[in-house]
Formats: sequence, structure tokens, C-alpha cells
Amino acid sequence: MNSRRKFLAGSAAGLVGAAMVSRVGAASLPEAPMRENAAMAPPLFPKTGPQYNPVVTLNGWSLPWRMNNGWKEFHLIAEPVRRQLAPGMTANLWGYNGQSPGPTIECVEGDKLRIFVTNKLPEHTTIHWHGVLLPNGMDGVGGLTQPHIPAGKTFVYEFQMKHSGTFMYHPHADEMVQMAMGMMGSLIVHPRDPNFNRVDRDFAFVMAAYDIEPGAHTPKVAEMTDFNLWTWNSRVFPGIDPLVVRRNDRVRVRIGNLTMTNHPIHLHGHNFNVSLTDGGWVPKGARWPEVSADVAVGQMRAIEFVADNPGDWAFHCHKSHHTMNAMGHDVPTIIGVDHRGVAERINKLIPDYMLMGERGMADMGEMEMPLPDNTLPMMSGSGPFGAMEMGGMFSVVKVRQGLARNDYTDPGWYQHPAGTVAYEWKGDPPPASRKPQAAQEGPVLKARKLGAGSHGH
Ligand SMILES: [Cu+2]
Repeated sequence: MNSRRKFLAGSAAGLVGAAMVSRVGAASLPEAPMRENAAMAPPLFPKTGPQYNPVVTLNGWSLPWRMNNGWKEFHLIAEPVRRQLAPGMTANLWGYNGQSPGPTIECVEGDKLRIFVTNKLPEHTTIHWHGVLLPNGMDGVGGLTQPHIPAGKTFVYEFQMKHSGTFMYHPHADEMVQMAMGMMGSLIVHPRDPNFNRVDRDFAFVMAAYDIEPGAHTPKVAEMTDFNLWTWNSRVFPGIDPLVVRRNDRVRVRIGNLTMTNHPIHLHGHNFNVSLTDGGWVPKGARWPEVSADVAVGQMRAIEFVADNPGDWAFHCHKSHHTMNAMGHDVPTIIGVDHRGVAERINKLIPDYMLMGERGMADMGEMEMPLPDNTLPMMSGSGPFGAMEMGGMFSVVKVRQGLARNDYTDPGWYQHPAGTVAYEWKGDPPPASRKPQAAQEGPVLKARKLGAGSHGH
């Protein structure tokens, strides 16, 4: 029975493949542009087909296409890639066209898409067009709606975009491994009417989580929940592009979640509405103000706001361990514990022994302790006022007066008008109202960065 089923599936595979090839005929494959760095590409304005206002992809780019008899043809190459997660750390991932995530695919409601997918991975794959309403056989679920794309082969997906919105693409084949290795991308379908829900700046990213041992380059693909790198477009702070916007711009940020947990995405200094979900546009009368939007696993959300408040505004996941890089998850809490006796005794055996965390972990943001190669500090990044003590899913929305329309260049740090920065009270200290609970004298211990990231010990 089993072998007969396999035989049938195998012959069906042959037929589908043959039918697809003949439909496209002897036409040449479209070019598959590649990109090897993580810099944000400028918006890709359409030279053919209907007009739209393109997105910018954080640390990414949009895939050029060619028109062929009314079809928009794209070419994705699934392949091993190297991705710099932030300066100081590069990962061996799987992705598309040279990067993880793959390039953003942009098209317009009503467009007919023909997407060639060449598999240069060591194993089979497929692409599922997450959220798109399409014919069942184009849905990309390996084994269910199509045979897998074997290593070395090219398959063709063809469908018409019925609705505008924010979608994603990712494999539906050996999913746990292929997504843990970084295979994903944004798929943006613009409205046919460029003035429908028009914004001035439109950003896109997908969230991915990796488990990479400090010192290693390749994610542990069997990980199910205990990831240690929380990324936007396979980048961590301070490697994530700032979102540069002009004061009073209407701004949209499209966020997809292909990690294995939810992320409450929080913006400082502004209220926003969720304007778009996986299912489509939220009618204007049904939107409500928020400062955090939870993006659950497998979901997409677009938030919109008017950037009317100049400054450098933190924009981050609100799970505090998601704004850190690799660390030991089982670091004990020792705040307030008096370790002096212990440290002295250990120092007799190990002269360089240092202790971490007695006063909190903020010290770690400014310490420069030796780390294994290819490992990022757990907390890092410095701002105009000092160490920022962040990592992972953290960036900054930089709202500035008078930028040019499509200028996304980092304008540097915000210059605060005089009298608008929190300041130190220089008067008399308050009277001591009660006895301090812990003695403050004694040798000051240096701290040791356990977190440098012994993940899991
Ligand atoms: Cu998070």
C-alpha cells in the first residue's frame, strides 16, 4: 500500500513537472539578482507595470522582475548563504538570492505572477505563499499540493494576486530546519489605486529566531523553543537599520513573525493603529490606538502612525530577553547577594575569577570582556548618552524635520532642544528615612560576563 502510494505520488510529480515546463515553454529563466551585503537598498520604483509606492526592507532589498506577455516574472534561488547578523558576527544560514531573509517581492493587486524557484540547497524544498489567496496547487505545501522541488531543480509558481496586503514566503518542506536556517521573505501586494491607504514611508521586515552557540556560525536546527538570537530580517541590534522618517510623514511598518513565539512590538513617542492584518486592511472605523502590537507566530501586522514627534524613538520587542543577544538563560539572580567571602576564596584558586550581576547586569552593557570569536555581546550599542544595553529586536525610529522625500540616510543622533533632556537633581540629597538593608563597604568586586554567552550552562 505504502509503496503504491509512493509510486502514485512519484508519477504525479513527473506529470506536474512536465506540465509546468511546457506551459512556460522554452523561454529562458529570468535573471536571479543576488545581493551579498546587509545594507538597506533604496526603494525599487516600478519601471514597468502599474505604479505603486514601494516599501523599503530593513537591511534588505526588493527583487527586480521582468514582464513577459503580461506576467511579472521573478526568480528566487534557494541556497546556503552567509549573513552578517551585526558587525562582529556572521552566520551560515539558508536563504534566497544571496541573503536571509530572501529579497522582498513587491507586486500589485491584479498582477499575474510567475515565480521561478531554483533549489540549490542540499535537500528538497518548496515555497508557500503565506496569506495569499491562490489556486490550491500553487500553495507550496510539499507532498500535499505539489511534489517537493528536488535539489538542483527549478519549479514554477503561477497565480494572480487577488488582494493587496502584507504576506510572507517560506518553505513548507522540512519546515523546522529550513525556517530555523533563515528561509523566509516578505511579500508585499500594493493596492491597485496607489492612493488607497497611501503612506509616505513604508517599511517591511520579518522576525526570525536562531539558536547559535557562542563561537559557532551555524544555527542548531533541532531547537524548538530555546532560541538565543532574536532578529528582524536576520539582524540584531546594533545591526538593525534605523527607521528614518521625515517629521509629519505618515509611516507604515509591516511586520511578519516566523519565530516560534509572539512579539509585542512597542513604539515610543507615538500612538499607532494596526491598519493591516493577515486577512487584509482593517476598516478605518475599526482601528484603535495602541503603543504595542502583539504579533503572534505566523502573523503579519502593519502599524501606521503620523511621525509628528521629532526625536530618536526606541522601537522594539517588549519581551526584555528578546532585546538581548546570546546569553546563559540559567544565570542565577544574585542581585543583593554578598559574594565577597566566596570570591576571595575562589580567587585563591583562580586569580582572575570575577563575579557577575551583584548590582544588576547593567555593567555588562559597557564592559568589554573578551568574547569567543564570532560572538556578539549580550547587550551593546552606544548612544549619545552612553551604553544602550540592548541587543536582538531593537531599533530606533528617527523622526527629523526636513528630510528629502526618499532619503533614508541615518541622520545621526537627535539634537535635543535645550531644556528637554532628563537631568540630574543637584540640590541637597533627601534625608535617609530608613536604615540601609545591606552594608555597602568592603572590596568592590569586578563583574564577569558569564553571559558572553554560555548558552545553557
Ligand atoms: Cu520578542
